[in-house]
Amino acid sequence: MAIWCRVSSRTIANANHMRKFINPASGLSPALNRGRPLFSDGNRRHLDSLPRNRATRVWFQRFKSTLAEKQQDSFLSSDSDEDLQSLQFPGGKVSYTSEMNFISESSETRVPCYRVLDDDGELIPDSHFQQVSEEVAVKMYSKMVSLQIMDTIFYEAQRQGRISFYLTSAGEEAINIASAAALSEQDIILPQYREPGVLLWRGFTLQEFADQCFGNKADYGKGRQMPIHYGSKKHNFFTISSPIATQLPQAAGIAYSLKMDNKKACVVSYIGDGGTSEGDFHAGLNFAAVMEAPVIFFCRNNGWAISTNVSEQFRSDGIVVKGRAYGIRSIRVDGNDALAVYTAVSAAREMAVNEHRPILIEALTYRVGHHSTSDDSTKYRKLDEIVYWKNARNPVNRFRNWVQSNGWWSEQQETQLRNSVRKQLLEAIQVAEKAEKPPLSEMFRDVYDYPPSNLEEQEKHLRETISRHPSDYPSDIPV
Ligand SMILES: Cc1ncc(C[n+]2csc(CCOP(=O)(O)OP(=O)(O)O)c2C)c(N)n1
Ligand SMILES: [Mg+2]
Repeated sequence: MAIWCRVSSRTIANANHMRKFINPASGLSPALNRGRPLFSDGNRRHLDSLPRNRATRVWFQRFKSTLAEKQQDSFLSSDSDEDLQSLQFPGGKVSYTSEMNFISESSETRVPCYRVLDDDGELIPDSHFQQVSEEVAVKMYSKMVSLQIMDTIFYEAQRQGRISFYLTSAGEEAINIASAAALSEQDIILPQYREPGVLLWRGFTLQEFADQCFGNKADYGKGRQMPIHYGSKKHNFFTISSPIATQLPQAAGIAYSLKMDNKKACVVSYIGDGGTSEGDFHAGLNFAAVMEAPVIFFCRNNGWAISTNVSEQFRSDGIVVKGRAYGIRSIRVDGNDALAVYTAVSAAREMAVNEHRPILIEALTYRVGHHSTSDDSTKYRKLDEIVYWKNARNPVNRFRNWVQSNGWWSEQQETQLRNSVRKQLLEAIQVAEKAEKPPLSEMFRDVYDYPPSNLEEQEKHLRETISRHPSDYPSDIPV
């Protein structure tokens, strides 16, 4: 199957990027390796010779699907007796049955949840897991604590009216940090919004977090996004987008491009249980499966999508079972067990990168905090439930117990770490708060090369309104 794309005078500007997929001598695409001419007419033309002022059709060959080819072969070579009892159908043989059985809507038992540490952080005998060194374990634990402190202090800053919005990751620290620790820095992250720990792990500084939340001049988003919408090119972390699940089809496409470029890396896209009800979740999974793209879909099933409980969100056995429907290898893991998350993500990464396939991970966890500072979760869930997860199933305490039982952590280190992170963060907040804000004009820049007339008009209206009602607008934003 081939897909075609239109090259017009606008897209020809990307010819340099496209050129690397084309062998100029033959007009073939080496990366696309099927040996068919790139151009629909079969001429050995180079992109430079394409007319630049009118739309021109070119054909791109996509990567050969190994699975589809095997299925095609079995389809063509079937004539045995046994084959008469089955239907040769695209996708593989289907055996006939004279019994009418509807497939049950659920299996009798729920898919088990992989874990390594019990709730007290004791290693479960005979469990299979990937050992982590003292250095990595201590870094993991330290970053989990930093994330906790960051959440507490930014949350308080929002309550004091110093930032407009915040959203904590409380209860999901192990998912954040252990998944990040199992990846390579070349792996590309497409986050939902409750995964700032991945950035923290990769070295995004407390100052960078504070600058984004305060929307000052040092914020990479130039103050145009709500707090917590972090992004960092140098950390391979795509900017968070408010509409949920949009990142999944994008993740499939980026993973496919990594494969085309022969990169030993994968994409990791995070999503919440609520996000899986979006159409983009299904499009992303199906696209990745069919295109055999190296992407890990990491679903944090924390029980709630704002006030909607998972029992009202879907009737399937969670999310893990949806992988099979799309032909994706999947696992359910205890999201509050850092060692289990680390092991599952390490294994998923190996499979994604080496076998060019998507993997789905469903991590069972709990959102201990409110959905965001705009929510009061005690209005729709019981306090006992929150307290149980906060204390009895706390992922940070659980990992600490394991690290401590190895003799790698002490009470003194704990006190030192907490004091130091708290001090650094308070300083970062003071700096971020005092820093200049980006000028108003930045609100209208960076999307178009030349701003369209409607944006210019909006900017003009805004400036007129501010000059008529100056006291209604923040005085610290240069106009
Ligand atoms: C496309 C889209 N629909 C609805 C919303 C509103 N919204 C924001 S967060 C959220 C719930 C998401 O829940 P979940 O994916 O489980 O993530 P969690 O907050 O539990 O981490 C909703 C419905 C949105 N931002 N985007
Ligand atoms: Mg959720």
